[in-house]
Amino acid sequence: MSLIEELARIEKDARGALLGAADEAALEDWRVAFLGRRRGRLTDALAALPTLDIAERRTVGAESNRIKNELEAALEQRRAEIRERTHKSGDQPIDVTLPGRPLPAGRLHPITQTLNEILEAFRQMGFQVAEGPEIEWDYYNFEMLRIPKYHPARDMWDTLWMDYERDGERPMLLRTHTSPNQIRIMEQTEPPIRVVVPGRCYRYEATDATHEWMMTQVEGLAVDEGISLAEFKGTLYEFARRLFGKDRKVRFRCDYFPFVEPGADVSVDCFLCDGKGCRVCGDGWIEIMGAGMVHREILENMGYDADRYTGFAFGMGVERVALNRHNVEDIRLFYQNDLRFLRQF
Ligand code: FA5
Repeated sequence: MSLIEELARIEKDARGALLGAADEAALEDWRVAFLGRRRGRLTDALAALPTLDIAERRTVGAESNRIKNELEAALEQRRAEIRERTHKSGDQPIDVTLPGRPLPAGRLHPITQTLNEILEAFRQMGFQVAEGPEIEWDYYNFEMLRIPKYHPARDMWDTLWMDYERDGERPMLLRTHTSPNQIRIMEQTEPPIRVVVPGRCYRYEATDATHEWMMTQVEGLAVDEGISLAEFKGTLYEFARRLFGKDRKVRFRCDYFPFVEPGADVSVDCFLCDGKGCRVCGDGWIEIMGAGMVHREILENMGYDADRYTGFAFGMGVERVALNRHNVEDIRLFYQNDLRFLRQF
């Protein structure tokens, strides 16, 4: 057998044996047997090289180099295959000293954080927290709040009606505000009442920097003997001081809501322009709530003695409070779910 033929046989044997090597130890045995520098079969075969003439030496030398390089490459490939397989089949011992994979810590959404701060401020002032349904009856959302059918006051709220009919009418809607809870609470309780009711509200309206079609409100209701406009203003000033600090300005302005008399809207000076007027606020003020003294007729409808009991109510926009507290320039950012924004809170 010529040396070239001998090399071809070694290559064939080596490739066959490599397929049978199933772990690291077998691979090492294989390497020593075929490629080992001292007693490997390739080295042994080349011992006859000096007996060949120059031209043959060149050919055999080149061929043996090719075989050596290719077998080394095949060895590495086989090693990778074996490693991957043992890794997948799990027969690798588990190293219990390795550090665990870290779980990214989540956090509360900025609106939830602001809502919690608002509720805490009122809790500290003696208010309880209650909740009511997001899908509401026309009866509670409008009717009992002195907004009868076909009354123009309904136009103050752009309403999303549920696709449900009764007697040819649609009596169900996504609540436009949390005020129906005033009625729900008064139906079930006797004064004294001090309660705040948080919840999502929905309006069919175009969005802009201070308007979303879904927003969170906190309704407040206090009914007791001797509650006057002074308690009403004092409570809301104290709330603003706790949430925004003592330097922010608060503005009360007359406003109309059919269920209060007198009615007001409450604003704080804009965080962005310090009350000068800008594209976010318009006139330097950001309205955070509608409010007022509970209408006498509503107290009477609830069976309360309206000569004895009076009260105030407010409906606050939580996103508006969050805008002001965190200097956010567009309310829509809160619900775009961009983690780069949300992680800042
Ligand atoms: C009301 O919803 C009345 N229920 C408030 C009220 C309660 C008055 C009790 C009297 C007594 P209004 O539509 O103005 O009122 O909304 C109240 C607050 O919710 C606003 O001041 C604002 O802060 C917030 N708000 C209203 N619409 C939106 C909107 N589209 N996006 C974000 N916030 C809003």
